[in-house]
Amino acid sequence: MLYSFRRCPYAIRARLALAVADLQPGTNLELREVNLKAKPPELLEVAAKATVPVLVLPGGAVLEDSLPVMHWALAQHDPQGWWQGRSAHEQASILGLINDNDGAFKYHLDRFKYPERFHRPGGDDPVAWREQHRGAALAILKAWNQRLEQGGWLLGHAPSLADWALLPFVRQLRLADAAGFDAASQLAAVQAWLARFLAGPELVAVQEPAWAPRSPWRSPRWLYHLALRQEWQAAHNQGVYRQSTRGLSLEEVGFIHLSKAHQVAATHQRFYADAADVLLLTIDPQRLEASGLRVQSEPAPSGLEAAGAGEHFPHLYGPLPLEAVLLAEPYRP
Ligand SMILES: N[C@@H](CCC(=O)N[C@@H](CS)C(=O)NCC(=O)O)C(=O)O
Repeated sequence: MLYSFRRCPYAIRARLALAVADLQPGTNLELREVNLKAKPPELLEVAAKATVPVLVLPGGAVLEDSLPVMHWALAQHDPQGWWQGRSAHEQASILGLINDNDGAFKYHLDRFKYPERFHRPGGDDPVAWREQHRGAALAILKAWNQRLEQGGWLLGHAPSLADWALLPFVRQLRLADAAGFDAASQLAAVQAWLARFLAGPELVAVQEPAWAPRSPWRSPRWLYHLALRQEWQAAHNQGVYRQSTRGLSLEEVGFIHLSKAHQVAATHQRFYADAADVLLLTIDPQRLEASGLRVQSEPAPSGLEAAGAGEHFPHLYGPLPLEAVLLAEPYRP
């Protein structure tokens, strides 16, 4: 089972290796897309540092970093020889390249891409500071360029683990400034290497829904509520949300209708299918409890019949505090 995040370069490299090893979401792999602003309790339980990717193996062992995930995948199946069958010298080169990427290259990439997140030494000109990090990242790329000139891949004529582990990060550098990246001199082999990766089937495959769903995984431990955007926005002015269901308030019904993860789609279908601008609120029941609120599992009242007779739904007795809502995202049926 893989916890992943579609845009994360570490998660992308892990997905690339799992895909080449013939692991497929929905068949022999369960994929849980994580919103990093609302990490599911199941992830926090298995991996305290809770970065993605995290791979949970059938026996319960947990791989918390992208490289062990890649190595595990290639130990299952490595049809293109990314790692298996490589000489000790080649394997040492691969690990050295990944080390340079995850260390110095990532360090400068982050400062170039997200300058606002870092504390600059006082008095430094922010533009020059950022440019200095871009220059340092390009200097590392120049060393990789020399390797790529030999046969198009970092270790010669065929891709290795190093190429797939580094390319998602070089892609990020280009995403931060495509024109600057494309115009950089003495990087023709790097530019061609990245262009082939961007146009190739491997990256496309792991950025498509099965590997990279557009909505985060819904934890069975969380509670959910479908809301009309304008009513959710109005709640921000009032400090609490008091809508029970579409067209009915908490005062009219006595509680707020919620759904469990597996009930959201059917609830949408029954009550919101023709509504525009529907949001899905992800609610942390622990925060409701901390606010002294009661959630009761009860059959849907008559008139709001559920799909299955006798199906129970969570009902929130009281207004929904905004701070109990972890995510409010457009609902995609
Ligand atoms: N060393 C880790 C780094 C993974 C990492 O930093 N992932 C980022 C997303 S790209 C993350 O999960 N950040 C969330 C957080 O730090 O809370 C690996 O190789 O997997």
